[in-house]
Amino acid sequence: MKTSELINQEEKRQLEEICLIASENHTSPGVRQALGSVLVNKYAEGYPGKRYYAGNKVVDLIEQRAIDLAKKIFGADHANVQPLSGAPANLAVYSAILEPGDTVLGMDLSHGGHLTHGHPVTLPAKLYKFIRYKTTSEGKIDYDQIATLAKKHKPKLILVGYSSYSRDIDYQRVQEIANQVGAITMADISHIAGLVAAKLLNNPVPLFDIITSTTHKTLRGPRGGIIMCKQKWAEQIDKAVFPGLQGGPHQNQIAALTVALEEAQSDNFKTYAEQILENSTALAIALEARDFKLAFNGTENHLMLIDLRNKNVGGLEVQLALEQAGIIANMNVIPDDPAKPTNPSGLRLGTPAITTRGMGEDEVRQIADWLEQIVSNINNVELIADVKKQTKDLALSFPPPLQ
Ligand code: DSN
Repeated sequence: MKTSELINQEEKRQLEEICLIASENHTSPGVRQALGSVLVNKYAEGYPGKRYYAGNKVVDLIEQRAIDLAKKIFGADHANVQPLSGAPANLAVYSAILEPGDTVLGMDLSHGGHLTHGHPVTLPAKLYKFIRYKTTSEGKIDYDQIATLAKKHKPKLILVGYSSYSRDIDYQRVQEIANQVGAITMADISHIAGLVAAKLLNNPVPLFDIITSTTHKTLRGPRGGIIMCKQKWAEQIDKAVFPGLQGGPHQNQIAALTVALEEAQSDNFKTYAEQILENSTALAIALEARDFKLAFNGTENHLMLIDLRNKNVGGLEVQLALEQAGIIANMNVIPDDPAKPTNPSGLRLGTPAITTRGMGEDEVRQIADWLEQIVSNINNVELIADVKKQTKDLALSFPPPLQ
């Protein structure tokens, strides 16, 4: 089969299925056009006005536009738009400001943290000493524990920002703790960048030293990364990205980010971001009404983490059964999960992609019904096939996103 046919198959799959992966979205034709443009042909090591190759007159204008838009939208002193994605962005920050052996205070993975925040299987965990904080039994970040651990371990860096934590963050409190021990502050806003851009969640950018983000989640841009920082860190960060870690930046990706940032300034994007949160709240309410337990006691952002233990099914079984039914979600660990990560006790859901497709609270309640039916009848092949037909009908009743 030709690759083009496989791409068509994937397009069909995305149209026929319901995507509840909290970190995925559907990009606009403008973003995809920029990604597939002739910018893919160009080498541009360096930064606007300081390149190692000729022929970058236009590329410079595009990259500078991305930088200016990011600074304006988030209120940053400085932005680097070259990281190829979130993991390289985080690694670039660590290498810019830390020496091997330095201590970092970051969130425990099972409480919502991220692999790149020092999980033992990653390179940063081999280079730096990561100390873990957690959430309280009420499901909020344990800021008192951060303060205690900060005093005890004197970290060089305090890190916030999560991939399954469903609450907003008190950046002011974290900054105060960091000030007391002389730590640098870093927030990874990959999941929530679009909601921060729309001014619906707290913005760490004016407060914190360094902010990283991917650009393809709620921000609805191309797969990529961005680092924003106070001016005092700008030179170190830029050098760490290039030549420290990367070679030629992907200028087609940077152009696509520029388009996404232009879109993020629009009233339509603000309405979109508001609807993400309305759908998320509606989904959480509908799930709780169906006796689903939510980790972190609910949600204030675009995602929620179901604790499946009262349903006597594992995250893997549910993920697989939902996929059979045309609903795409991912298994996830819950705080201090007693089960293995290969079949954890949680299921993570998010509303950015279905909201892009135009789905609202009625559809969200319908989806909660299907989740309940499938989780209660995990081995019922006929029921799952019946739901599959219904999810396909629902998905296809919405036009292709952002055409
Ligand atoms: N894989 C992304 C997520 O799903 O949260 C983060 O790296």
